[in-house]
Amino acid sequence: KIRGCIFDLDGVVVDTAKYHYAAWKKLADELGFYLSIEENEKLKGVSRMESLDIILKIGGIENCSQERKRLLAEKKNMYYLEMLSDMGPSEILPGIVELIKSLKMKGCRIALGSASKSAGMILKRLGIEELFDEIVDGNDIKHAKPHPEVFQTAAKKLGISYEKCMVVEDAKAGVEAAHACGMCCIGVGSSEALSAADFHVESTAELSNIFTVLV
Ligand code: B16
Ligand code: MG
Repeated sequence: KIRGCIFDLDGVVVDTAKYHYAAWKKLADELGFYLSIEENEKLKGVSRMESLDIILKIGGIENCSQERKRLLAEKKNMYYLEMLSDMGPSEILPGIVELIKSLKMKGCRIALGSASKSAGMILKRLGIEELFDEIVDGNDIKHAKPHPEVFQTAAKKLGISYEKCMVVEDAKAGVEAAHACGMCCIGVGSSEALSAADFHVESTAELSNIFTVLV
């Protein structure tokens, strides 16, 4: 039986994945190339600086100094935060609040496991910080997904062994991170990149069907 559930943030709890894409795309436009939705899949769940490295590679931009990289990453984050400024509770993904409440009623402990440095701010803004027993985000970890550190830290904070934790993810890097520490993973979304997940749903609204048999 599953005793702990670790939710990714962007693309699972809240619909911010579209803003990450829009902000990277704006940066790519300025750098003079097009960032497609397919290529954007590679950025999901990946840290800001590693995402930038992938972007620069896609655009064929070489010999970028550390200082320029820092400025470009800052710029993308500025665009991203600007795009978030109108975000409200309507962007919490379908069924998530109800699902977390029902899992808690059944004795399951809940953590957030996100690569984002803005995770705490986003949860506060949406008024759902209190739903999580523990929060681990991009400020707490050294190694980004697909390294399992974010989920390992979350499980340790919850006090639950890895094999009794379920991860919910929308990104290939996240599914790999969960598997790297022996956790099961539900992939959410239509992407082919999620084929490695142990369970798969198209939308967060369907998650409760899977948990019925697991918790
Ligand atoms: P930030 P998650 C990830 O969040 C996003 O999927 C990824 O696109 C982003 O680059 C990363 O957070 C870092 O975010 O720039 O806000 O620190 O999906 O792990 O919740
Ligand atoms: Mg995600």
